[in-house]
Amino acid sequence: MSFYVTTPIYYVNAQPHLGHAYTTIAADVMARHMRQRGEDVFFLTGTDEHGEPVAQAAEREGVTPRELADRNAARFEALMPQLEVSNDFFIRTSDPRHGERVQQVMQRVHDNGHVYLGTYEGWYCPRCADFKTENEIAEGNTCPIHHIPLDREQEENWFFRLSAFQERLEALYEERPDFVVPDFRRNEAVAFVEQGLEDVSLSRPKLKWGMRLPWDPGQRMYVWFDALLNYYTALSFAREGEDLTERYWPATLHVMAKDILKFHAVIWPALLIAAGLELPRRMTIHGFLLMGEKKMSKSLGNVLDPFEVIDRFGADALRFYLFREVSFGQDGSISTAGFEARYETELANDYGNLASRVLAMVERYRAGVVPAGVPVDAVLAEDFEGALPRFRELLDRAELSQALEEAWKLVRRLNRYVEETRPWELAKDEADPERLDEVLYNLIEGLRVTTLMLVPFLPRTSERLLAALGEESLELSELGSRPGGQAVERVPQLFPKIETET
Ligand code: ME8
Repeated sequence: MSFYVTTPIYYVNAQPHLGHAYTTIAADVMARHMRQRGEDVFFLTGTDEHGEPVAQAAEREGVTPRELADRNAARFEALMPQLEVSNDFFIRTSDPRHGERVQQVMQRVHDNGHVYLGTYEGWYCPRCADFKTENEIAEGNTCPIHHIPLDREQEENWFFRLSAFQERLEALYEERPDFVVPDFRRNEAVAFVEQGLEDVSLSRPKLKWGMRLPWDPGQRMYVWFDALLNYYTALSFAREGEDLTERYWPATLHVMAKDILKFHAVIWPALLIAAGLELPRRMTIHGFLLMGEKKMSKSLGNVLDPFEVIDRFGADALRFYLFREVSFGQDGSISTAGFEARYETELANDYGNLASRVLAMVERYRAGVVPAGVPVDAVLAEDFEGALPRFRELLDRAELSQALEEAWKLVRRLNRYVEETRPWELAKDEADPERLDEVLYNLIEGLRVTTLMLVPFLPRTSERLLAALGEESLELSELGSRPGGQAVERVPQLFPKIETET
């Protein structure tokens, strides 16, 4: 089976912040997990380089839009390996190969009769690059997101006949209840459709930084059309000399925050139907990372720089923290103090120490070789039973925090097992070496199985730990599926003490 997962493409009007990192890591967790399941995975991320927000930021900085795009796209691209993100391609919408493909698709939308020329008059936010509907306008005709005055615009536009897709979108949400998850986001999408869809501007004559319409080159495309199509176009040129469209289209999962739900849940499926293309299978919508009470956003200026966070805590700790602290799907506050607390109690103590202790005991008591030919302990088996299928099911629904909790329950269970069995006391009791064999085998097995589940969240740490456990495969497996007998090695502290900021 193919599994094609995407992130939004990020605007290059500013540098990446932790919000961008969050979505990208979520998509990476899905990609890594599906690779472990043997799926044929393709993982796309990239940058959105056209449109007003980029043109305006460039003007403010006194550079051309392309210069700004080149500078910031490079920063986004450099962030990926630092986050341990395993994307297969990084698309930039200024890539002429993307442009060419967008023009073909839009020409098809035109030829299929889904566009018309009309006059637009309405309120427009240049920062959102979005025309506002009546209920999206704040007091005094301002933008509710950016708190700046909206512009009153009147001009000749090409329109996309979104209203004609009302029934088809209603039917889509009826037939495919998991097209948008979680449920409460699906309900928002449905409510939006049921309000009644209005046609939307597809192009404007005034835009200077955007793609030209193939049938009317005097007009440039509204950035969202060119942006959404990245998910489709990338497949045609992501791999030199190969077209991956057949292999991976339709996309399996789009990951994004709630701010762009409307574009993805309404305009995107309508555009694809208009172009005669298949719809993605599913999209998962997460909440906002907040700093204090406020959304972390470049326009509010309260952003955490992911490069700095990684410098202090490491990519694995960041990946772990984001899905532990904030329940995936909901909004949630993050803070440096929160990072430190979870790093210390959960990563360093619960997991890191468990791994060090278990490996040290096997070395000390059994010369570094895992006892073989011993049974799975029934009390441990009971708590591991069903964990892996539940974990897989949760990730099938992109419930990342619940999946992580499922794995973490096993970490906690293994710590209790150490306390219950007290292997150091068994080691003193030479009358019952079999019991110590059994306990050590079970601890190693438990650690191996749990670490395999944690691979997508803690890619670096799990790689080191699996090597120390003598595990070469990344395939998910059940407690007791390895017979023991392998040599293991001690590991240095997996999560060393962090420097406290002064
Ligand atoms: O909207 N919390 O780009 P963008 C969580 N180019 N996620 C956040 C976040 C926060 N505080 N801030 C940003 C665009 N994000 C368009 C997308 S797609 C065809 C075009 C993440 O740079 C989140 O995924 O404004 C959100 O949806 C995305 O960044 C918006 O990125």
